[in-house]
Amino acid sequence: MTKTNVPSSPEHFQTAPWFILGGGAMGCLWAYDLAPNSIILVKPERYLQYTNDPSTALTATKLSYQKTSQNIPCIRECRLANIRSYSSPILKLIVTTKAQDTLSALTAIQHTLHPQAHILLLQNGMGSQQAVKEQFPMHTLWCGSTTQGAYTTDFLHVVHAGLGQTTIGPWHTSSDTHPHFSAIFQQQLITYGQQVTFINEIQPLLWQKLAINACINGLTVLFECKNGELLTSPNRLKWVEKLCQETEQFLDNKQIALTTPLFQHVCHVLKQTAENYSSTYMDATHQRPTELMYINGFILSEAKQLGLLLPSHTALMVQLAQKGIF
Ligand code: KPL
Repeated sequence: MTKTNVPSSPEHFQTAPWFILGGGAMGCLWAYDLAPNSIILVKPERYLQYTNDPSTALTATKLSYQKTSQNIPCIRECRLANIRSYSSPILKLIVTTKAQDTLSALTAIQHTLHPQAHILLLQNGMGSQQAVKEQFPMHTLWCGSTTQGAYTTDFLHVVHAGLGQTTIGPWHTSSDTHPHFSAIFQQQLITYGQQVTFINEIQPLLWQKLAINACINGLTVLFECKNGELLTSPNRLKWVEKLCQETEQFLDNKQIALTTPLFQHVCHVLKQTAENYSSTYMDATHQRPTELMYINGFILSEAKQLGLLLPSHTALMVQLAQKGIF
């Protein structure tokens, strides 16, 4: 029996460290809140920057956290582990990578994931959740959606710019899912994490978030503007309206109900986040691959299977591709 196959007890699950896969802003926020019982898994190059001994499994460093309103940085000790060489069983994992990196990042630590591990996926878009469930059917999967606003100024330096709410729900359970483990998982996230709510049905919320992102994010890149600037020109607003109509038509076909008319909801989000640049805009300006294939791309591929044409979503993706944005 390998180490990762030894059945875990509730006591062991209770004290097991929280692993964070994805050391960006969200990953750092969670690592900070769950410290000292959190470990960020990092790539070997990154790990070597922080330790001289490549054989060391864990290294300690400082994680700095700052609230924009208070401007006083707080420092907590943070443990780092090398994604390649870490081999102790992982029981509690939060994945905050970009949607397109989720599967490869999880595959890199597959050997060290305990069969009874609980995995929480926190990312924009859809498609990665389904892919993880398919490749990791024996693990307990949770998915979440967050309105927290955060950015990093450097690796392990996170600024908490907007206090938000994180909502989490079960995505997949298996015969290995131990009810005590689920209870501990929830209780620890509520106690030590950010403002967290657990719900039984997470899918409607994820669809709603997907729909909102599909009508905002790509357009902010196309027009190179802040969220609020989509409201201030009739041409941009027309785009928003058309994307909302097509998205609603698509959701109707999938029999997914939204609680508020989408255009109304999107305009509200645009007003609330008027001064923000969308996450996709930030990726595009930093020449990073965007999550659009998991947002509009996911909607388009699902719509195709339903025989639906979504001309505005298609035109948006084509125009972005012409600008070299993928
Ligand atoms: O979630 C967002 C994002 O930028 O990804 C919105 C709602 C558009 C806020 O910026």
